[in-house]
Amino acid sequence: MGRGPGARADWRLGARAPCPYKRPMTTDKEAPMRTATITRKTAETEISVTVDLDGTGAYSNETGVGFFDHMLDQLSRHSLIDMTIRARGDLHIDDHHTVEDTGIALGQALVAALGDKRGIRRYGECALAMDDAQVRCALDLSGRPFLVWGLALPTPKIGSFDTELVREFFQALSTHGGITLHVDQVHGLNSHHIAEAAFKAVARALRQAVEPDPRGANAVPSTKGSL
Ligand SMILES: [Mn+2]
Repeated sequence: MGRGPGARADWRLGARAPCPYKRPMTTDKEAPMRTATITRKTAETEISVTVDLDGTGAYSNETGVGFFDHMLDQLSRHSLIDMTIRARGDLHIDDHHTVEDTGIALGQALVAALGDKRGIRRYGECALAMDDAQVRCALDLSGRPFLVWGLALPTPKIGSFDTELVREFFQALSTHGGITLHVDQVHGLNSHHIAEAAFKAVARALRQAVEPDPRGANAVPSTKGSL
């Protein structure tokens, strides 16, 4: 056969033909629910987080910090991970503990919902544009926390929200979610836009990473055999 489109079509058909040796030896057992609820109480905060990795991006987030709720809503909506978050923190001091501890609890909830990470894509990436801002995210659900942070928010506040807390949140999420998380600002003039683009970029990357990989044969996507 020649090298025209027909040949390529044949090759692709061949590659996709069922291979009995690669089929996992499974029963008809249903896939486990990828949901988790974490509750976390300290002298500073009391937080509950529920996630469903196979959701539709339905959310209900109430932390007492308006801008942060807006960002958590973006994280859910654009990752398609359903999230219900309730936080009661020591806001009379500032928003720091509430934001950081929500990141901790959300990271723990993701770990619990992911289980042994069988069959997921593991990696995700997104370059997200929002008006003047462009933020890039590349992440790996590696089990190895590492944050590479390249945002330079031009103002110290977004409304009453301390912009430095954006990094604090993602640091906590990376550490407690076992996520290698790179977030870089390519462009940006407005702090609200840059922060929101960051949350949306991470959301889109997370969506890819937690999704089932149809060619992944329900295996742990690592040559080590565990993540
Ligand atoms: Mn906004």
